[in-house]
Amino acid sequence: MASPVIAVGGVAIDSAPVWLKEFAIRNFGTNDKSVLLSGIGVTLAVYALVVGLVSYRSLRAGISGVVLFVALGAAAAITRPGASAVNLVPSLVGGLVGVAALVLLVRAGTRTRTRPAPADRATPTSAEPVVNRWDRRAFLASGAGVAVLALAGGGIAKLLARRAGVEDSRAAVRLPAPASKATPLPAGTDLRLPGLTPFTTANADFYRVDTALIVPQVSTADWQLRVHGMVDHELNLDFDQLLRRPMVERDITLTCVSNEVGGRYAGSARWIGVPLRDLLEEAGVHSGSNQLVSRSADGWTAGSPVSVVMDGRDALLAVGMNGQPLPIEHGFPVRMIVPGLYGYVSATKWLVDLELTTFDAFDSYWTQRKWAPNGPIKTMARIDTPKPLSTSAKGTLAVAGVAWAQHRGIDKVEVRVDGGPWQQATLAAVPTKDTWRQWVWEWPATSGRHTLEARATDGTGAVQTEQRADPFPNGASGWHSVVVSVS
Ligand SMILES: Nc1nc2c(c(=O)[nH]1)N[C@H]1C(S)=C(S)[C@@H](COP(=O)(O)O)O[C@H]1N2
Ligand SMILES: [Mo]
Repeated sequence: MASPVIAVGGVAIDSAPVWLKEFAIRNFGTNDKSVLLSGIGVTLAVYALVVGLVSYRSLRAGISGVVLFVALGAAAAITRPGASAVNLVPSLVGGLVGVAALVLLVRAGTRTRTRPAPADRATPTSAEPVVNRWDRRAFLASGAGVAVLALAGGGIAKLLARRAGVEDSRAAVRLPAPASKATPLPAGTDLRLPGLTPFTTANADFYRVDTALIVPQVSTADWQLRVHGMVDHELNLDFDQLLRRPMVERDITLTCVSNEVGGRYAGSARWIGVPLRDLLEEAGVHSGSNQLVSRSADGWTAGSPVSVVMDGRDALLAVGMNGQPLPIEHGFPVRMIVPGLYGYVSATKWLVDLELTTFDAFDSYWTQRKWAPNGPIKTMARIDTPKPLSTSAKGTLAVAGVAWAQHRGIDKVEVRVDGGPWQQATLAAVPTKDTWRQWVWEWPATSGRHTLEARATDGTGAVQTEQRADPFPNGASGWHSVVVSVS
Protein backbone atom coordinates (compact mmCIF):
# COMPACT_ATOMS: atom_id res chain seq x y z
CA MET A 1 0.00 0.00 0.00
CA ALA A 2 1.72 3.20 -1.14
CA SER A 3 0.70 6.55 0.29
CA PRO A 4 0.69 9.15 -2.49
CA VAL A 5 3.13 11.30 -0.50
CA ILE A 6 5.52 8.37 -0.18
CA ALA A 7 5.10 7.56 -3.87
CA VAL A 8 5.85 11.14 -4.92
CA GLY A 9 8.87 11.04 -2.59
CA GLY A 10 10.00 7.78 -4.16
CA VAL A 11 9.79 9.18 -7.65
CA ALA A 12 11.72 12.23 -6.42
CA ILE A 13 14.47 10.03 -4.97
CA ASP A 14 14.78 7.82 -8.05
CA SER A 15 14.95 10.74 -10.45
CA ALA A 16 17.09 13.08 -8.31
CA PRO A 17 20.46 13.83 -9.88
CA VAL A 18 23.49 12.20 -8.30
CA TRP A 19 24.86 15.47 -6.86
CA LEU A 20 21.58 16.11 -5.06
CA LYS A 21 21.48 12.61 -3.55
CA GLU A 22 25.09 12.97 -2.52
CA PHE A 23 24.26 16.31 -0.94
CA ALA A 24 21.27 14.83 0.90
CA ILE A 25 23.20 11.85 2.26
CA ARG A 26 26.14 14.04 3.25
CA ASN A 27 24.13 16.77 4.98
CA PHE A 28 21.12 14.96 6.34
CA GLY A 29 22.53 11.44 6.62
CA THR A 30 19.95 8.92 7.75
CA ASN A 31 17.53 11.88 8.17
CA ASP A 32 17.58 12.62 4.44
CA LYS A 33 14.14 11.03 4.06
CA SER A 34 12.56 13.08 6.86
CA VAL A 35 13.85 16.23 5.20
CA LEU A 36 12.36 15.18 1.85
CA LEU A 37 9.02 14.31 3.46
CA SER A 38 8.94 17.64 5.33
CA GLY A 39 9.60 19.41 2.06
CA ILE A 40 6.72 17.56 0.41
CA GLY A 41 4.54 18.39 3.44
CA VAL A 42 5.26 22.12 3.17
CA THR A 43 4.63 22.07 -0.58
CA LEU A 44 1.34 20.28 0.07
CA ALA A 45 0.28 22.83 2.68
CA VAL A 46 1.00 25.75 0.34
CA TYR A 47 -0.81 24.01 -2.50
CA ALA A 48 -3.83 23.34 -0.25
CA LEU A 49 -3.90 27.00 0.76
CA VAL A 50 -3.89 28.15 -2.85
CA VAL A 51 -6.63 25.64 -3.78
CA GLY A 52 -8.66 26.85 -0.81
CA LEU A 53 -8.38 30.51 -1.80
CA VAL A 54 -9.19 29.75 -5.45
CA SER A 55 -12.26 27.77 -4.36
CA TYR A 56 -13.91 30.84 -2.87
CA ARG A 57 -13.83 32.46 -6.28
CA SER A 58 -14.62 29.33 -8.24
CA LEU A 59 -15.45 26.04 -6.60
CA ARG A 60 -15.02 24.31 -9.93
CA ALA A 61 -11.44 25.59 -10.29
CA GLY A 62 -10.73 24.49 -6.71
CA ILE A 63 -12.01 20.98 -7.35
CA SER A 64 -9.92 20.80 -10.52
CA GLY A 65 -6.94 21.68 -8.35
CA VAL A 66 -7.63 18.73 -6.04
CA VAL A 67 -8.23 16.38 -8.96
CA LEU A 68 -4.98 17.43 -10.62
CA PHE A 69 -3.13 16.78 -7.39
CA VAL A 70 -4.77 13.38 -6.90
CA ALA A 71 -3.83 12.46 -10.46
CA LEU A 72 -0.20 13.32 -9.74
CA GLY A 73 -0.16 11.28 -6.53
CA ALA A 74 -1.92 8.36 -8.20
CA ALA A 75 0.46 8.46 -11.17
CA ALA A 76 3.44 8.39 -8.83
CA ALA A 77 1.91 5.56 -6.78
CA ILE A 78 1.06 3.34 -9.73
CA THR A 79 4.46 3.72 -11.38
CA ARG A 80 6.43 2.66 -8.28
CA PRO A 81 8.23 -0.66 -8.65
CA GLY A 82 5.93 -3.48 -7.57
CA ALA A 83 2.82 -1.26 -7.67
CA SER A 84 -0.66 -2.67 -8.18
CA ALA A 85 -4.15 -1.21 -8.36
CA VAL A 86 -4.49 -1.13 -4.56
CA ASN A 87 -1.83 1.57 -4.56
CA LEU A 88 -4.44 3.88 -6.07
CA VAL A 89 -6.76 3.54 -3.08
CA PRO A 90 -5.07 6.10 -0.79
CA SER A 91 -4.98 8.70 -3.60
CA LEU A 92 -8.62 8.15 -4.51
CA VAL A 93 -9.85 8.15 -0.90
CA GLY A 94 -7.75 11.25 -0.21
CA GLY A 95 -9.15 12.90 -3.33
CA LEU A 96 -12.77 12.19 -2.38
CA VAL A 97 -12.22 13.47 1.15
CA GLY A 98 -10.47 16.54 -0.26
CA VAL A 99 -13.30 17.42 -2.65
CA ALA A 100 -15.92 16.81 0.05
CA ALA A 101 -14.02 19.01 2.47
CA LEU A 102 -13.65 21.76 -0.10
CA VAL A 103 -17.36 21.82 -0.94
CA LEU A 104 -18.32 21.72 2.73
CA LEU A 105 -15.98 24.54 3.69
CA VAL A 106 -16.86 26.80 0.79
CA ARG A 107 -20.59 26.26 1.40
CA ALA A 108 -20.20 26.99 5.07
CA GLY A 109 -17.95 29.98 4.63
CA THR A 110 -20.24 31.76 2.19
CA ARG A 111 -23.82 31.37 3.19
CA THR A 112 -25.64 32.21 0.01
CA ARG A 113 -28.96 33.89 0.28
CA THR A 114 -31.06 34.27 -2.78
CA ARG A 115 -34.66 35.17 -2.99
CA PRO A 116 -36.20 33.26 -5.86
CA ALA A 117 -37.63 35.35 -8.59
CA PRO A 118 -41.33 34.98 -9.11
CA ALA A 119 -41.98 32.43 -11.80
CA ASP A 120 -43.81 34.79 -14.09
CA ARG A 121 -40.93 37.26 -14.19
CA ALA A 122 -38.33 35.59 -16.28
CA THR A 123 -35.89 38.39 -17.01
CA PRO A 124 -32.48 37.97 -15.36
CA THR A 125 -32.45 41.52 -14.04
CA SER A 126 -35.57 40.88 -12.09
CA ALA A 127 -33.95 38.39 -9.69
CA GLU A 128 -33.03 39.68 -6.24
CA PRO A 129 -29.30 40.24 -5.89
CA VAL A 130 -27.30 37.38 -4.37
CA VAL A 131 -25.96 38.20 -0.95
CA ASN A 132 -22.82 36.46 0.24
CA ARG A 133 -22.15 36.69 3.94
CA TRP A 134 -19.16 35.28 5.73
CA ASP A 135 -20.54 33.00 8.42
CA ARG A 136 -17.80 32.37 10.96
CA ARG A 137 -19.62 29.91 13.16
CA ALA A 138 -20.67 27.67 10.30
CA PHE A 139 -17.18 27.87 8.87
CA LEU A 140 -15.56 26.79 12.14
CA ALA A 141 -18.07 23.97 12.64
CA SER A 142 -17.42 22.63 9.17
CA GLY A 143 -13.69 23.05 9.69
CA ALA A 144 -13.94 20.82 12.75
CA GLY A 145 -15.96 18.34 10.72
CA VAL A 146 -13.30 18.27 8.04
CA ALA A 147 -10.55 17.77 10.63
CA VAL A 148 -12.44 14.78 12.05
CA LEU A 149 -12.87 13.41 8.54
CA ALA A 150 -9.17 13.82 7.80
CA LEU A 151 -8.17 12.11 11.06
CA ALA A 152 -10.57 9.25 10.35
CA GLY A 153 -9.11 8.91 6.85
CA GLY A 154 -5.59 8.89 8.27
CA GLY A 155 -6.62 6.31 10.85
CA ILE A 156 -8.05 3.99 8.22
CA ALA A 157 -4.89 4.34 6.15
CA LYS A 158 -2.79 3.46 9.23
CA LEU A 159 -4.91 0.39 9.91
CA LEU A 160 -4.40 -0.76 6.36
CA ALA A 161 -0.66 -0.22 6.71
CA ARG A 162 -0.59 -2.15 10.00
CA ARG A 163 -2.31 -5.09 8.49
CA ALA A 164 0.54 -5.25 6.04
CA GLY A 165 3.00 -4.94 8.93
CA VAL A 166 5.46 -7.73 9.53
CA GLU A 167 6.38 -7.28 13.18
CA ASP A 168 4.45 -10.44 14.06
CA SER A 169 6.04 -12.38 11.25
CA ARG A 170 9.47 -11.33 12.48
CA ALA A 171 8.65 -12.20 16.09
CA ALA A 172 7.68 -15.72 15.00
CA VAL A 173 11.01 -16.49 13.28
CA ARG A 174 13.19 -19.03 15.07
CA LEU A 175 16.71 -18.86 13.71
CA PRO A 176 18.16 -22.35 13.21
CA ALA A 177 21.48 -23.30 14.80
CA PRO A 178 24.23 -22.78 12.22
CA ALA A 179 25.86 -25.85 10.70
CA SER A 180 29.06 -23.81 10.61
CA LYS A 181 29.58 -21.49 13.54
CA ALA A 182 31.45 -18.19 13.36
CA THR A 183 35.12 -18.26 14.30
CA PRO A 184 35.07 -17.41 18.01
CA LEU A 185 36.32 -13.88 18.55
CA PRO A 186 39.93 -14.20 19.72
CA ALA A 187 40.78 -12.61 23.08
CA GLY A 188 41.57 -8.95 22.52
CA THR A 189 39.36 -8.47 19.47
CA ASP A 190 37.65 -5.62 21.25
CA LEU A 191 40.09 -3.30 23.01
CA ARG A 192 37.18 -1.57 24.77
CA LEU A 193 38.87 1.83 24.84
CA PRO A 194 36.81 4.92 25.58
CA GLY A 195 35.74 6.54 22.31
CA LEU A 196 36.71 3.54 20.20
CA THR A 197 34.02 1.92 18.01
CA PRO A 198 33.03 -1.48 19.44
CA PHE A 199 34.05 -4.48 17.33
CA THR A 200 30.44 -5.62 16.93
CA THR A 201 27.89 -2.98 16.04
CA ALA A 202 24.58 -3.39 17.88
CA ASN A 203 21.59 -3.71 15.53
CA ALA A 204 20.11 -0.49 16.90
CA ASP A 205 23.37 1.38 16.15
CA PHE A 206 23.93 -0.06 12.69
CA TYR A 207 23.96 2.60 9.96
CA ARG A 208 21.10 2.49 7.49
CA VAL A 209 21.35 3.50 3.85
CA ASP A 210 18.69 2.76 1.25
CA THR A 211 16.31 4.43 -1.18
CA ALA A 212 13.16 3.19 0.60
CA LEU A 213 10.96 5.93 2.03
CA ILE A 214 8.79 3.38 3.73
CA VAL A 215 10.51 0.21 4.73
CA PRO A 216 9.28 -2.63 2.49
CA GLN A 217 7.02 -4.92 4.50
CA VAL A 218 7.68 -8.51 3.51
CA SER A 219 6.43 -11.26 5.80
CA THR A 220 8.02 -14.70 5.81
CA ALA A 221 4.71 -16.14 4.55
CA ASP A 222 4.83 -13.83 1.51
CA TRP A 223 8.52 -14.31 0.86
CA GLN A 224 9.60 -16.16 -2.26
CA LEU A 225 13.01 -16.22 -3.87
CA ARG A 226 13.36 -16.84 -7.56
CA VAL A 227 16.78 -17.73 -9.01
CA HIS A 228 16.67 -17.43 -12.77
CA GLY A 229 18.28 -16.09 -15.93
CA MET A 230 21.43 -17.76 -17.24
CA VAL A 231 21.04 -20.94 -15.20
CA ASP A 232 20.41 -24.61 -15.99
CA HIS A 233 17.52 -24.91 -13.56
CA GLU A 234 15.41 -22.07 -12.28
CA LEU A 235 14.95 -22.31 -8.50
CA ASN A 236 12.05 -21.13 -6.36
CA LEU A 237 12.32 -21.15 -2.59
CA ASP A 238 10.00 -20.14 0.20
CA PHE A 239 11.21 -19.06 3.61
CA ASP A 240 10.87 -22.51 5.24
CA GLN A 241 12.85 -24.10 2.43
CA LEU A 242 15.56 -21.48 2.87
CA LEU A 243 15.72 -22.09 6.64
CA ARG A 244 16.06 -25.84 6.09
CA ARG A 245 19.33 -25.33 4.19
CA PRO A 246 22.60 -25.54 6.17
CA MET A 247 23.28 -22.17 7.74
CA VAL A 248 26.62 -20.49 8.35
CA GLU A 249 27.37 -17.82 10.89
CA ARG A 250 30.02 -15.18 10.12
CA ASP A 251 31.31 -11.83 11.35
CA ILE A 252 31.32 -9.47 8.37
CA THR A 253 31.84 -5.72 8.18
CA LEU A 254 29.56 -3.89 5.77
CA THR A 255 30.59 -0.55 4.26
CA CYS A 256 28.75 2.03 2.16
CA VAL A 257 30.33 3.51 -0.95
CA SER A 258 28.91 6.89 0.13
CA ASN A 259 31.08 6.86 3.24
CA GLU A 260 33.37 9.88 3.39
CA VAL A 261 36.93 9.50 4.68
CA GLY A 262 36.44 9.24 8.44
CA GLY A 263 32.69 8.64 8.04
CA ARG A 264 30.37 6.39 10.03
CA TYR A 265 28.73 4.34 7.22
CA ALA A 266 30.40 1.11 8.23
CA GLY A 267 29.27 -1.52 10.71
CA SER A 268 30.11 -5.03 11.73
CA ALA A 269 27.65 -7.74 12.67
CA ARG A 270 27.46 -11.49 13.18
CA TRP A 271 25.29 -12.67 10.31
CA ILE A 272 23.60 -16.01 9.94
CA GLY A 273 22.54 -17.16 6.51
CA VAL A 274 22.70 -19.54 3.58
CA PRO A 275 25.87 -19.66 1.47
CA LEU A 276 25.00 -18.05 -1.84
CA ARG A 277 27.49 -20.14 -3.79
CA ASP A 278 25.77 -23.45 -2.91
CA LEU A 279 22.48 -22.11 -4.15
CA LEU A 280 23.98 -20.81 -7.38
CA GLU A 281 25.81 -24.09 -7.98
CA GLU A 282 22.51 -25.91 -7.58
CA ALA A 283 20.94 -23.62 -10.18
CA GLY A 284 23.92 -24.17 -12.49
CA VAL A 285 25.29 -20.80 -13.61
CA HIS A 286 26.08 -20.58 -17.33
CA SER A 287 29.71 -19.83 -18.07
CA GLY A 288 28.77 -16.69 -20.03
CA SER A 289 27.09 -15.05 -17.04
CA ASN A 290 29.27 -12.50 -15.24
CA GLN A 291 26.70 -10.48 -13.28
CA LEU A 292 24.42 -11.55 -10.45
CA VAL A 293 21.54 -9.10 -10.19
CA SER A 294 19.81 -9.15 -6.82
CA ARG A 295 16.43 -7.44 -6.65
CA SER A 296 14.48 -6.29 -3.63
CA ALA A 297 10.72 -6.30 -3.01
CA ASP A 298 10.65 -2.57 -3.83
CA GLY A 299 12.42 -3.03 -7.16
CA TRP A 300 15.89 -1.82 -6.14
CA THR A 301 18.73 -3.76 -7.74
CA ALA A 302 22.41 -4.49 -7.13
CA GLY A 303 24.80 -6.13 -9.57
CA SER A 304 27.64 -8.26 -8.20
CA PRO A 305 30.39 -9.99 -10.16
CA VAL A 306 29.61 -13.71 -10.41
CA SER A 307 33.33 -14.41 -10.07
CA VAL A 308 33.34 -12.70 -6.66
CA VAL A 309 30.27 -14.36 -5.17
CA MET A 310 31.51 -17.77 -6.40
CA ASP A 311 35.19 -17.47 -5.33
CA GLY A 312 34.68 -19.16 -1.98
CA ARG A 313 34.23 -16.12 0.23
CA ASP A 314 31.24 -16.11 2.59
CA ALA A 315 28.67 -14.48 0.33
CA LEU A 316 25.41 -15.01 2.24
CA LEU A 317 21.69 -14.81 2.00
CA ALA A 318 21.38 -13.58 5.55
CA VAL A 319 18.34 -14.10 7.77
CA GLY A 320 19.92 -13.23 11.13
CA MET A 321 21.91 -10.28 12.47
CA ASN A 322 23.60 -10.48 15.88
CA GLY A 323 21.38 -13.35 17.01
CA GLN A 324 18.11 -11.70 15.93
CA PRO A 325 16.00 -12.13 12.81
CA LEU A 326 17.03 -9.30 10.46
CA PRO A 327 15.58 -6.00 11.65
CA ILE A 328 12.94 -4.87 9.17
CA GLU A 329 14.94 -1.79 8.14
CA HIS A 330 17.99 -4.01 7.56
CA GLY A 331 16.18 -6.21 5.06
CA PHE A 332 13.79 -8.63 6.80
CA PRO A 333 13.29 -11.42 6.02
CA VAL A 334 16.33 -12.00 3.74
CA ARG A 335 19.21 -9.87 2.52
CA MET A 336 22.48 -10.42 0.74
CA ILE A 337 25.93 -9.82 2.27
CA VAL A 338 29.17 -10.20 0.30
CA PRO A 339 32.43 -9.58 2.19
CA GLY A 340 34.62 -7.12 0.28
CA LEU A 341 31.94 -5.43 -1.85
CA TYR A 342 30.30 -2.11 -1.04
CA GLY A 343 26.63 -2.37 -0.15
CA TYR A 344 25.36 -0.74 -3.34
CA VAL A 345 26.63 -3.63 -5.48
CA SER A 346 25.93 -6.51 -3.11
CA ALA A 347 23.94 -6.02 0.09
CA THR A 348 20.37 -6.11 -1.27
CA LYS A 349 17.80 -5.90 1.52
CA TRP A 350 14.25 -7.37 1.25
CA LEU A 351 15.75 -9.70 -1.36
CA VAL A 352 13.24 -11.55 -3.56
CA ASP A 353 14.96 -12.24 -6.87
CA LEU A 354 18.37 -13.36 -8.14
CA GLU A 355 19.02 -13.12 -11.85
CA LEU A 356 22.12 -14.40 -13.59
CA THR A 357 22.97 -12.11 -16.49
CA THR A 358 25.87 -10.04 -17.85
CA PHE A 359 27.18 -6.55 -17.10
CA ASP A 360 26.55 -5.70 -20.76
CA ALA A 361 22.90 -6.67 -20.56
CA PHE A 362 21.82 -4.88 -17.41
CA ASP A 363 22.70 -1.82 -15.29
CA SER A 364 21.66 -2.01 -11.63
CA TYR A 365 20.09 0.88 -9.67
CA TRP A 366 23.24 2.91 -8.90
CA THR A 367 25.05 1.89 -12.07
CA GLN A 368 22.17 3.43 -14.04
CA ARG A 369 23.02 6.57 -12.08
CA LYS A 370 26.66 6.42 -13.19
CA TRP A 371 28.21 4.85 -10.09
CA ALA A 372 30.88 2.27 -10.86
CA PRO A 373 29.60 -1.19 -11.85
CA ASN A 374 32.34 -2.78 -9.74
CA GLY A 375 32.53 -1.85 -6.09
CA PRO A 376 35.41 -3.47 -4.21
CA ILE A 377 35.84 -1.86 -0.79
CA LYS A 378 38.81 0.49 -0.52
CA THR A 379 41.31 0.17 2.32
CA MET A 380 40.55 2.70 5.05
CA ALA A 381 41.84 3.58 8.52
CA ARG A 382 39.60 5.75 10.67
CA ILE A 383 40.66 7.65 13.78
CA ASP A 384 37.88 7.34 16.39
CA THR A 385 39.69 8.91 19.33
CA PRO A 386 40.75 11.61 20.15
CA LYS A 387 37.83 13.42 18.52
CA PRO A 388 38.45 16.23 16.01
CA LEU A 389 39.00 19.61 17.71
CA SER A 390 38.97 18.02 21.17
CA THR A 391 41.36 19.12 23.89
CA SER A 392 43.31 16.53 25.91
CA ALA A 393 45.76 16.79 28.78
CA LYS A 394 49.39 16.25 27.78
CA GLY A 395 51.02 12.91 28.50
CA THR A 396 50.36 9.52 26.99
CA LEU A 397 47.23 9.60 24.90
CA ALA A 398 45.60 6.61 23.18
CA VAL A 399 45.05 7.32 19.49
CA ALA A 400 42.70 4.56 18.33
CA GLY A 401 40.29 3.59 15.62
CA VAL A 402 39.23 0.91 13.20
CA ALA A 403 40.62 -0.03 9.80
CA TRP A 404 39.01 -2.12 7.09
CA ALA A 405 39.87 -3.80 3.81
CA GLN A 406 37.31 -6.59 3.74
CA HIS A 407 38.43 -9.92 2.35
CA ARG A 408 42.01 -8.69 2.01
CA GLY A 409 42.43 -8.05 5.73
CA ILE A 410 44.39 -5.40 7.61
CA ASP A 411 48.11 -6.10 8.21
CA LYS A 412 49.32 -2.76 9.47
CA VAL A 413 48.11 0.62 10.68
CA GLU A 414 50.42 3.60 11.05
CA VAL A 415 49.92 6.99 12.64
CA ARG A 416 51.90 10.18 12.26
CA VAL A 417 51.80 13.49 14.04
CA ASP A 418 52.23 16.81 12.21
CA GLY A 419 53.61 15.11 9.11
CA GLY A 420 56.43 13.43 11.11
CA PRO A 421 57.63 9.82 10.80
CA TRP A 422 55.02 7.04 10.60
CA GLN A 423 54.57 5.14 13.87
CA GLN A 424 53.26 1.59 13.91
CA ALA A 425 50.00 1.10 15.81
CA THR A 426 49.18 -2.03 17.77
CA LEU A 427 46.53 -4.13 16.01
CA ALA A 428 43.72 -5.87 17.87
CA ALA A 429 42.97 -9.52 17.07
CA VAL A 430 40.44 -10.37 14.35
CA PRO A 431 38.50 -13.57 13.59
CA THR A 432 38.86 -13.33 9.78
CA LYS A 433 39.91 -10.93 7.03
CA ASP A 434 36.26 -10.00 6.45
CA THR A 435 35.93 -7.65 9.41
CA TRP A 436 37.36 -4.34 10.37
CA ARG A 437 40.23 -4.30 12.85
CA GLN A 438 40.73 -2.08 15.86
CA TRP A 439 44.09 -0.41 16.36
CA VAL A 440 45.72 1.81 18.99
CA TRP A 441 48.88 3.88 19.23
CA GLU A 442 50.16 5.35 22.48
CA TRP A 443 51.01 8.96 21.73
CA PRO A 444 53.40 10.89 23.97
CA ALA A 445 51.40 14.06 23.45
CA THR A 446 53.00 17.46 23.92
CA SER A 447 51.19 20.77 24.34
CA GLY A 448 49.88 22.49 21.26
CA ARG A 449 47.71 21.94 18.25
CA HIS A 450 48.48 18.76 16.35
CA THR A 451 47.37 16.97 13.21
CA LEU A 452 47.04 13.21 13.49
CA GLU A 453 46.91 11.07 10.35
CA ALA A 454 46.40 7.33 9.94
CA ARG A 455 46.86 4.88 7.08
CA ALA A 456 46.44 1.14 6.77
CA THR A 457 48.17 -1.60 4.81
CA ASP A 458 45.97 -4.44 3.58
CA GLY A 459 46.67 -8.16 3.51
CA THR A 460 48.17 -7.96 0.03
CA GLY A 461 50.78 -5.46 1.26
CA ALA A 462 49.17 -2.48 -0.49
CA VAL A 463 49.40 0.77 1.47
CA GLN A 464 46.24 2.87 1.64
CA THR A 465 46.47 5.63 -0.94
CA GLU A 466 46.95 9.24 0.09
CA GLN A 467 45.09 10.27 -3.06
CA ARG A 468 41.89 12.05 -2.06
CA ALA A 469 38.74 10.93 -3.86
CA ASP A 470 35.06 11.66 -3.32
CA PRO A 471 32.64 8.78 -2.76
CA PHE A 472 31.37 9.13 -6.36
CA PRO A 473 31.81 6.98 -8.40
CA ASN A 474 33.52 4.10 -6.55
CA GLY A 475 34.27 5.09 -2.95
CA ALA A 476 36.21 7.75 -1.05
CA SER A 477 39.95 7.48 -0.56
CA GLY A 478 42.70 9.39 1.20
CA TRP A 479 44.12 9.42 4.73
CA HIS A 480 41.86 10.32 7.62
CA SER A 481 43.25 13.15 9.67
CA VAL A 482 42.07 14.96 12.78
CA VAL A 483 43.26 18.17 14.37
CA VAL A 484 43.40 18.09 18.16
CA SER A 485 44.63 20.29 20.99
CA VAL A 486 46.81 19.17 23.86
CA SER A 487 47.24 21.37 26.93
N1 LIG B 1 16.57 -2.92 -1.19
C1 LIG B 1 17.67 -2.18 -1.00
N2 LIG B 1 18.77 -2.76 -0.51
C2 LIG B 1 19.88 -2.03 -0.28
C3 LIG B 1 19.91 -0.64 -0.55
C4 LIG B 1 18.72 -0.04 -1.06
O1 LIG B 1 18.66 1.16 -1.33
N3 LIG B 1 17.61 -0.84 -1.25
N4 LIG B 1 21.06 0.08 -0.31
C5 LIG B 1 22.32 -0.65 -0.27
C6 LIG B 1 23.40 0.14 0.27
S1 LIG B 1 23.94 1.44 -0.68
C7 LIG B 1 24.04 -0.18 1.44
S2 LIG B 1 25.44 0.60 1.90
C8 LIG B 1 23.50 -1.24 2.33
C9 LIG B 1 23.27 -0.71 3.72
O2 LIG B 1 22.72 -1.70 4.52
P1 LIG B 1 22.16 -1.31 5.95
O3 LIG B 1 21.13 -0.24 5.75
O4 LIG B 1 21.62 -2.56 6.56
O5 LIG B 1 23.33 -0.78 6.73
O6 LIG B 1 22.27 -1.75 1.85
C10 LIG B 1 22.22 -1.97 0.47
N5 LIG B 1 20.99 -2.65 0.19
MO1 LIG C 1 25.81 2.22 0.26
